Amino acid sequence: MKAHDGMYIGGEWRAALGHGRIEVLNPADERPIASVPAGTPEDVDAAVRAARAAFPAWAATAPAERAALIGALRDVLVARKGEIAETITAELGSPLGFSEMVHVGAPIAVASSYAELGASYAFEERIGNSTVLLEPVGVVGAITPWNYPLHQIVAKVAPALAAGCTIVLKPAEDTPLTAQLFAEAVHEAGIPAGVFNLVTGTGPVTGQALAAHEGVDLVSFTGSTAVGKQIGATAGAAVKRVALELGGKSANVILPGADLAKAVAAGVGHVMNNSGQSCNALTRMLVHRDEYEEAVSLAAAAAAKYASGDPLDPGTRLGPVVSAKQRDRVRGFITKGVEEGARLVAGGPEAPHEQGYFIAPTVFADVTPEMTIAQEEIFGPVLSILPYADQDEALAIANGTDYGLGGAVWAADEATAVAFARLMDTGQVDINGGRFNPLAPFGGYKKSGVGRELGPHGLAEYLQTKSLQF
Ligand code: TXE
Repeated sequence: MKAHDGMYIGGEWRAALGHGRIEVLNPADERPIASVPAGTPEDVDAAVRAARAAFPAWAATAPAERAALIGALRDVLVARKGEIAETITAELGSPLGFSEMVHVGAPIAVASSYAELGASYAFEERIGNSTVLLEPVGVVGAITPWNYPLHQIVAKVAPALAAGCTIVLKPAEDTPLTAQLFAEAVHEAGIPAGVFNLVTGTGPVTGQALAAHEGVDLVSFTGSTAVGKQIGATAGAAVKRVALELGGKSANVILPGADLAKAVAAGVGHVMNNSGQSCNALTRMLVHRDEYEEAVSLAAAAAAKYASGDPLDPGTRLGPVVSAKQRDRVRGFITKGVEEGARLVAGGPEAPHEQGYFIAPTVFADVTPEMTIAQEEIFGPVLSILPYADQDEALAIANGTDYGLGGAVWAADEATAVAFARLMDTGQVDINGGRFNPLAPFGGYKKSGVGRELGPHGLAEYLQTKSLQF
């Protein structure tokens, strides 16, 4: 594994301007794997300057040429898939098979989609006596979290590149090695110097300097609601565009008549995958009273199959959570669930292994809508199962949180499930086990965020409009 000692700025690896370092740990054994420089505001400034300098030429590059370079980037990601997956497993702890299939597979699909969309997108349209030009916003400051280290980067960088924007990326401090590999891939793909820049560092110093920099025209942030609010306020004060992809508390609504065994198994899998560290994780399972006890038994049995352990062992289905901080946070929520009277039917707060930041696959029954575990994002392998008496109550529970990011509905037929999904206050709903679509807009209602990622809607976030009347 390569560890760079610098920042990728203006098409080259440059020495960091400060001396601070961030140690990267393997969450499965708590051992250090590498360290990266902690960026200073001066590093951020150098990167923003490089991005500004590169902007006019990149914005003027033909969309088809930009799209071809995104295709070249996709090809490098495909060629280096194994190495990237191993790096993600080392710094995040996800089982290697999951890293290959989802952590690298999904961003490759997203990069492919923008290699096509970027070439076919209508950057100009005629409306009445006006020609409307869709122009790149300018320099993008991208701040990403650790939960999907490559996907979160590609979901911002690919559409920004397609739109003609230039970028400065500040990745999460827990998973900077994947971001460094991504910067290498950008270089190898032949994307011009300064179009993409990488500055590693902490949130409060490096991230804050990027969000507040006056040379940044748009801040795209994915992370916690608390930091999102802060970034939104900073951007608002500077009249700067902002996109926020924040937390979730998504409902998995199983309506009477649905295939219960299938719906429960899929729902448990959705929460356990990536150790529950998905912003759209289906953390609340809603089941009709008549089927409730059966669903609880099925869920407890399904959770028990999520064997935790060494992420490199092919038998492992559940890796650790990313850090000691996250482990303590998740344990705190589990303890709170017990204290507030929920019934623990699988897992619990005890560490399943001596080493590593592991949490046992945990399922709570008899959860009521006001409980902390039914309201707050836990970001761990923890499922809450709530009973409902009728569809009105199911809808009230589903919509009864501050969040609205993902969701799922299961019913005997698609029409019933779709009718229910239309009433949900959330940005995305999977019907009877719908699969990932890299072109479908992803983003939040309510406190889950502002703006959309992926597909044409994701591209539109990086554009501003000008109208010419003639
Ligand atoms: O997030 P932070 P954390 C949620 C999840 C998790 C909780 C805390 O519930 O348990 O957030 O995770 C950068 N100015 N999600 O502490 O701090 C930081 O360096 C500018 C949901 O890891 O929000 C990192 O790059 N930037 C989520 C990024 O913000 C700042 C994914 C996210 O870190 C900053 C991750 C500041 N003041 C966590 N402070 C999702 N929506 O998918 C931090 N950062």
